[in-house]
Amino acid sequence: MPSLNRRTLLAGAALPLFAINTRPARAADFSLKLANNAPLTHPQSIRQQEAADRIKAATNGAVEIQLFPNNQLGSDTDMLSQLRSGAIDFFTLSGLILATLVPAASINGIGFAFKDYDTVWKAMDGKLGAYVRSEIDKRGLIAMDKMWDNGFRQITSSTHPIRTPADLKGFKIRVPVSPLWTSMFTALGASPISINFAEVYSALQTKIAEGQENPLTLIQIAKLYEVQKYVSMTSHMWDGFWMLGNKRSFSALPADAQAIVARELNKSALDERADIAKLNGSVADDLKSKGLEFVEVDKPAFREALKTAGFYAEWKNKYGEEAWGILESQVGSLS
Ligand code: X2X
Repeated sequence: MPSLNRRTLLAGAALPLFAINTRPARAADFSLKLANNAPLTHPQSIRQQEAADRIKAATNGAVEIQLFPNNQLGSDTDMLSQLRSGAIDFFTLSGLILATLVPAASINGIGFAFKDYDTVWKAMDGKLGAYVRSEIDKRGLIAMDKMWDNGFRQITSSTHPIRTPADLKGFKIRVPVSPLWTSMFTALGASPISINFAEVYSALQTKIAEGQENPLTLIQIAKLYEVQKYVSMTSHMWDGFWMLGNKRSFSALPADAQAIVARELNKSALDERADIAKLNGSVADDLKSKGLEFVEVDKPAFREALKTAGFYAEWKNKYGEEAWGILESQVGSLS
């Protein structure tokens, strides 16, 4: 290891990235933090660690990204503040929760907008995603091109099975912290309670909330089946995560390192989508074997209830004609 004094460090800082790293291994030039709310075993955490490893290798150790999964750095709400201040450099967050800062970012969560994954990826890798990313950019954050899959969300309950919209009346359901979620379950007649994911298991266990809604894979990986009895297959919305970056941290990287970081994070997003698709093939059987009772529902009845409550008209008005027009161009007419 060559001895590094202040002079060589300063000289090093002025060199292009890869020139620096022809020297033997030493501390990274850029140490960055990536945080998420996903359990360690969730494909999100696994694929993010792989991206970090590839980034380190491809930059010869100059860019080191340390992963803090599973709410280690706090709740989603806390981590969003930390991302904005630069205490965290990268953070994966549901578009719906990001909407507390970037209102347009919840648009993919509009009830029953997407009929299947083909429609989701066409929209989010296409016009709708590009629109949301431009809105994120206006609020001082950056978003990588490829979203990460969370999934189509299903309602679970520990008290009674939800079969019809009427069963949701007064139902104490935990929803993530997001105006769209609260609005949607209020429109369905439920009593939504906003709680960050970090607190969900205990909120269900202590019956602060009777139920919650999440994709089957998350219900499985976060072991929510231990504290829930029924799952109703409403697929009421599709939810995914944006890989967000602090603009100052990202801009501070040399251009070649920026390109590597973006390339590898996007690659891992695609890997994670494939992992979830694979898990979707077996997750229902696994959850049944763990004692969760599956309930098939009449989805159009739930969509109709939202319509009657004025949900679509209200959100069209909130997002505005441009955004709503892009959404409908991808998914078809919603009114
Ligand atoms: O908080 C949730 O329910 C979760 C894990 O699905 C999100 O991040 C939106």
